[in-house]
Amino acid sequence: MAVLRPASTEEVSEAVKICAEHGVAIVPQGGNTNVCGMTLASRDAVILNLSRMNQIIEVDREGGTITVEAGATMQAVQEAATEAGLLFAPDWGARGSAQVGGAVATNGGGLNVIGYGTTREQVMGLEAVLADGRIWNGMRHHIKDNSGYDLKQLLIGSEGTLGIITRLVFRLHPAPSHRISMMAVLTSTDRLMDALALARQTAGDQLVAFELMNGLGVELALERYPDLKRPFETRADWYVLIQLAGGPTVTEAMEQIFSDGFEQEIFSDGVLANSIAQERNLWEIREQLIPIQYFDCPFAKWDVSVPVSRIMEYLHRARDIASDVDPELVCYAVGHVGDGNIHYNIFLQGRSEAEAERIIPELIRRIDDLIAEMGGSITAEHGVGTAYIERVRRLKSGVEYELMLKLRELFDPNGILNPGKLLPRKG
Ligand code: 2HG
Ligand code: ZN
Repeated sequence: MAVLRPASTEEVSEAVKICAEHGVAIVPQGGNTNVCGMTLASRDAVILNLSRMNQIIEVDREGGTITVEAGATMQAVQEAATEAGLLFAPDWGARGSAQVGGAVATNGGGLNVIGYGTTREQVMGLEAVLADGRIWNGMRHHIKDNSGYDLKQLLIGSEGTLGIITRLVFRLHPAPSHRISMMAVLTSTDRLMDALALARQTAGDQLVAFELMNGLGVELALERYPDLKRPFETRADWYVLIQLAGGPTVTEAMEQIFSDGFEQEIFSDGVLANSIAQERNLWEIREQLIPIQYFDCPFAKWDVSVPVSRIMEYLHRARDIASDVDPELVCYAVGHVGDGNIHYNIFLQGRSEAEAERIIPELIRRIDDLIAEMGGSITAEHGVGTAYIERVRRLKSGVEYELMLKLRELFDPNGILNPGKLLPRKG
């Protein structure tokens, strides 16, 4: 119906009060980079866009915190922290447009969860406007507070259904003085866990990223973006991309991983990035695996989490299901295997819309069941939005689902905050 662009928490509160009075639905919107329909608005809703609330309010060097408005981009917050000699940890490809309010509202994961945890773990305090327009100021700058229920944890990951996050206090980490990455070919996919164990044992908490990339995606990225350089000649089905960050010892640790990996026949080829440009090239390849995955054909999508030791088992079993449904299907996997999360897409190249309508529900049902049987999640870091509502509902226990519905009822009895996202619309 309209796009509201408030410039302060008070304006958000005023806007919400007016909407509440008239029963108008509000869709909070940050950088619009989520991938499951979280900021889609129906005709009877207003979009409340937070991009004018983009101030970096304060960096507390001694306390290691940064206070910001929700509409600041991830990159702006990263840069402000870096300027103060500290690190704002959350990071992913959409850093230039994704906003921190959205990152918290969706509890985004990203490239370095293995090193620093999810966005949730970076939040020390927040402020939110509730469904009746009241402002809750939970802007705490201290780590410890056992004075009751930790309400901020409910708002984190609530996708705008329990309140609109307006300001945030984040924890910052010491900025690493050294950073180094390597990309390698696994001699066999069976050695994936050996590669992870080797990296963990050698680097300890200096291991900040451990990604798996598929060969099809890497070839397509190199073809489509001529500025990207092929890191080495070997073409393989799977590659790992590892990053260490910390003090000067990271270089030695990475060299150790590299040489031990060859000696133990875990890697058959690889490259250590020796310059910032080389390192950037490796990560550009990784980040481009996402835009190029949107082939012009129907597809089914998962954001899988399984116990990290079972990632390969998942990939084999999901592949078997896909081949059983239709041997021509293309499976595409990329992601943060170090923390047990893999983005998994199945493309129906050459299949008509009518065929897709038959194939996709079967794929979704069978692979969702596989993930549930393996004790995992079908949406590990992307959230629910509109895309996963029914699928999540089918897999959650009755108790858990009922508690979620009751919480929403408590925070937003009239169902005006982001209706139809995360949970079905009321009524
Ligand atoms: C990433 O890890 C994103 O690059 C993937 O989370 C997003 O699958 C997507 O569209
Ligand atoms: Zn991801």
